[in-house]
Amino acid sequence: MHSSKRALFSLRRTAFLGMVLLILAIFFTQFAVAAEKNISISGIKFLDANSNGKYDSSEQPLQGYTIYVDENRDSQWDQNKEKIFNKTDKDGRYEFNKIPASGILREHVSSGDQLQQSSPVNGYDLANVENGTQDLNFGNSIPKAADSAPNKSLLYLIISFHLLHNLDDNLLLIYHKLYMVII
Ligand SMILES: [Ca+2]
Ligand SMILES: [Ca+2]
Repeated sequence: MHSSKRALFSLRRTAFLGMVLLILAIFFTQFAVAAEKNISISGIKFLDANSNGKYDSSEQPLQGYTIYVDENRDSQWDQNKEKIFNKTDKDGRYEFNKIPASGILREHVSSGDQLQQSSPVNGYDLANVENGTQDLNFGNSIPKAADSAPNKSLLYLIISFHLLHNLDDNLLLIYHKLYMVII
């Protein structure tokens, strides 16, 4: 009997300690959530004409592009679960107010986009960004292929004209060489 009382006491003491630990765990979890840093940030998206990675005053701002927080850091915009995003306005500007300082800030570049991101290469890690930062800029450049697309179209036009009017076939060789240079 004596030993069973002792066992019961021990059980109660263990249960009591367990409760205390649980309450402490809940308290600290709440505290950690409350302490998560929120930041307000902004920037501009622009055509980096001279490809130096910086926004120069003469460069063109780009409107209507999406800037989003890549919360799971997989370099993709998971639109069904990553809901922190914004579009650039007519001055190329975007801003976010009081968002959690976690994840990577990126721009969304779709496959059909004529522009590609040139800077920053890996986005902005929000854990390292100061609250109030206003120059989280995204520079874009025109891909080489897109750059030469108008030239290609012009060449197709010239060749079509040639075939239509039955011009000197030697010219076709010149066209072919030109084509190889452009491609
Ligand atoms: Ca520039
Ligand atoms: Ca993602």
